[in-house]
Amino acid sequence: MAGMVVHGAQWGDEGKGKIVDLLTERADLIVRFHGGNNAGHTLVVDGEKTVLHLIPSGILHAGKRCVIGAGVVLDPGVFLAEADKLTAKGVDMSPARLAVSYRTHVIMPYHNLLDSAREAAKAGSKIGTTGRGIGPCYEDKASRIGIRAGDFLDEALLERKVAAALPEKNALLAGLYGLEPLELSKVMEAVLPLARRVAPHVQDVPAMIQECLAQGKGVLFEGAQGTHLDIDHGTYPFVTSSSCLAGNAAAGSGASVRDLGEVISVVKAYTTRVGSGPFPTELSCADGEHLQSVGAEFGATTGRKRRCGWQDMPVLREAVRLNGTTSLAVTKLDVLGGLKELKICVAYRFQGGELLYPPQQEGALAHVEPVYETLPGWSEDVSACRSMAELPQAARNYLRRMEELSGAPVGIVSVGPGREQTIFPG
Ligand code: 2SA
Ligand code: GDP
Ligand code: MG
Repeated sequence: MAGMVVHGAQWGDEGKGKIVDLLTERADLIVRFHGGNNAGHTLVVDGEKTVLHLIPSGILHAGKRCVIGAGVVLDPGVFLAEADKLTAKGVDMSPARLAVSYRTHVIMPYHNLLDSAREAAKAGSKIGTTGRGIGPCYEDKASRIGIRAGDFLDEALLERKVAAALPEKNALLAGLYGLEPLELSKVMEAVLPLARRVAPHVQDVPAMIQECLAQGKGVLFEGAQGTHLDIDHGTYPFVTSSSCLAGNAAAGSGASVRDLGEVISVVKAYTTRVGSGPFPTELSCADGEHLQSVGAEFGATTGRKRRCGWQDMPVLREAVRLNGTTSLAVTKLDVLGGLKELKICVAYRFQGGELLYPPQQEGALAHVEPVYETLPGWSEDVSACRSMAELPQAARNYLRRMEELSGAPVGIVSVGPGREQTIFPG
């Protein structure tokens, strides 16, 4: 069996965690390939909620191995706290089950400080980052001064690298942002105990992936954030600092592109966004409040209220085009229940014409006007439905319209947060 990529088609929080947990049944190895603990992936199994930030969402399936690829940025304290919490629940967190690539970059204390200081210093144009040090860590990776998980195996090297990085960090922290400079000894004191605990998990992830595939076993690549937060193709500069596209499942893990196989694009039945940036179908009326409150739309990492709006087809079409979607997993269909009418943005009006895809020019998405199609809603609670036949006709029509307008088939429909609240249209 080949690989399978599960990724977000919108601005994150589409329900990737639930879908990865569900599809882990078909895989042996689950691989996070980008992002860090800015992500919040929620799993609800037998009524119990687990929010994961770094550890792959397959971890609740005994016997399945979970790995963190080179494209991830890893905060060692968060990683260990998450692992400890799972251990306390009886989940096996041994290195045999949980690996980190030698090449995974590490979020250091100065990254968090710089992320927050930089956001605080911005006047009107904040990105609305999660403050987890994600951007500054990826900057160091690109500047070739990053600390990597493999460095945890050589403490002298680790100290030399931190010492080399610190002067520039302190120039920014103290010189530009008026914060206390960091002392090398204090940084090492904080990091070494964590490094020693992470070290046994450091393994050759590309080799693990190839061995797994060679044995005919499945590899599931778990994306974070979403297509329109992608550093290259998202709504720049209101994006995260990594590549969120399915294609990065290869580079971000060490698999080859030929290993990727199916691409499952997770999409909410409506749209949400957390943080700043353009959002053409955003609602500030009672329908938006319905989506926010019924959908319990709060950030799974920061607790921020998510902005809510109607389904946006140019956004989804571009996701299908950029990722090579083989099927859609439509989540939160239950949340639409009770709305009299549903709107789908089918195109944008822009500069006197109509666009089926977002305009390419930076910032232009803030100036498009959605062209809406209105569909009848349904009043029934669909959260107990387990087949397409049990869904109200209006819900089936809504899904069919999403397929027609996006050009991608719906392979999974989610009608509630629970693992079992799922329909496979077949
Ligand atoms: P960052 O911290 O540098 O990655 O922030 C840059 C932008 O990326 C957005 N971003 C996210 N958007 C949705 N969900 C994310 N994860 C959390 C969740 C968010 C939360 O699961 O709910 O709890 O606030 C996530 N992570 C990053 C971010 O809002 C910025 O717009
Ligand atoms: P992710 O970042 O893509 O994994 O998504 P998040 O976990 O941040 O946010 C999705 C939220 O929706 C979580 O609270 C999930 O438990 C919840 N969820 C997922 N699927 C459904 C669904 O079909 N219906 C409802 N009501 N909630 C869902
Ligand atoms: Mg999330």
